Amino acid sequence: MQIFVKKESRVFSGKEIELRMGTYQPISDEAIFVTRPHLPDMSEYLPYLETIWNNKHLTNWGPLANEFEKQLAEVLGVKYLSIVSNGTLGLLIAIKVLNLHGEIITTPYSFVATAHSLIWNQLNPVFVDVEDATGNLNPDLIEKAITPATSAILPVHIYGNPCDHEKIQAIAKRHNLKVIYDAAHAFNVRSDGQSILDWGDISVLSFHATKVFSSIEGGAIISPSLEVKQHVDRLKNFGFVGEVSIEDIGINAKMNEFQAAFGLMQLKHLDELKQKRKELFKVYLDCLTGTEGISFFPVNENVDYNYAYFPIRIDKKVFGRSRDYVYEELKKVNVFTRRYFYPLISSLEIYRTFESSKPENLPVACEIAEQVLCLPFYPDLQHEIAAKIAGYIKSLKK
Ligand code: T4K
Repeated sequence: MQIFVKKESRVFSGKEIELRMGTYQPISDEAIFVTRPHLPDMSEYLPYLETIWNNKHLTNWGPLANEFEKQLAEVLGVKYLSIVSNGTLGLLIAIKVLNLHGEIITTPYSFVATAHSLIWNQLNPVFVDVEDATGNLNPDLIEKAITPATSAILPVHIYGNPCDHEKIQAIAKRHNLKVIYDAAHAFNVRSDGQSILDWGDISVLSFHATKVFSSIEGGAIISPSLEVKQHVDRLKNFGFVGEVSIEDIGINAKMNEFQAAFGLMQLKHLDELKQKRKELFKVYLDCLTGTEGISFFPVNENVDYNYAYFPIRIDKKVFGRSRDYVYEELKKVNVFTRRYFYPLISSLEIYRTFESSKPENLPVACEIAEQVLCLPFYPDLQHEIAAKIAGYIKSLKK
């Protein structure tokens, strides 16, 4: 198969000038996306469906949801975990449960759900720049952004790479602030052998289909105590306590039985899938390390990483080509990478007017958002294809 790239042209002085046309050999006949969910043989899901059919219990604390919640807490090594229907609702509830007010310090370098969850809670995001090494919220810049209106810090473990928790916690303690971790990418990440999901006052995971671990849509809230977990559980079910008593302005964030069944099925494959991700990670690293103008976000040695994403940074000044050029060229050979997280949240029309959104306040985040490209990365991606993608990227260097 060959892909025909339609001619690109520009009009100069009223005349159409052809810039380029041609055919490209695709890296694979099938389109290669940034991710693909791992689907085991369908026969593994069918017994769960049978159970659901027999039970006629589709949602609302069904047996599979209860089992999934229990198994997840065990696997992740946390005590108080509540499953929810998606990570965004998880964030909304986690923020609500902490009863925050005013301003929340957060990162502009994330998926929009991070900042949106604050606005949905009538809170004002205050964007603080990120670290160059990791893309995570820079703890050294947090204190400057604290005002009497600040009530919490909302950092994100971007790509699953842990934030500098010690520094963040020390600041929170000094200023009496809460810490909510958006741990959407940090499924089963450990630091010095301990789950990072216990950090701060509350953490939220996402199990979206594009995530390292998936229940189709889904997520979980990790609470610091039984009392907080019970509050979370009320909030995810409209605020109900028993049949007729409603104690909170809750919402509906319950996970249904089909999602829980999918999650239970996936839990059985955790080790095998992590191993595959680890091997694929090494393929990309081996192929790309040493390419001038391409760098990575290093993960600390004390971290047991989940290999959630494979982001590279392309420095146009050294590589000779911009990240966007590489992104477009890869499309021509049937490879669809993603520019997670571009545009920066703070640069979106809806957030641009915030005082903290000024680009001069966020130089590192602005640069990273222009440089990062997330390469196709999922357990079933063949090593040969990954190596070809890496080789193709290298061939684009000027
Ligand atoms: N906080 C952070 C830091 C997050 O990254 C996210 C979600 C959240 C909070 C909120 O959690 P959730 O409410 O989503 O649980 C995706 C996801 O929708 C989103 O969950 C994720 N972050 C974000 C980083 O990425 P898109 O717009 O990139 O997804 P989409 O549909 O373009 O998918 C990307 C590629 O994946 C496709 O080109 C093909 C492949 N794909 C996707 C789906 C959905 C499949 O092969 N099968 C599928 O079913 O947002």
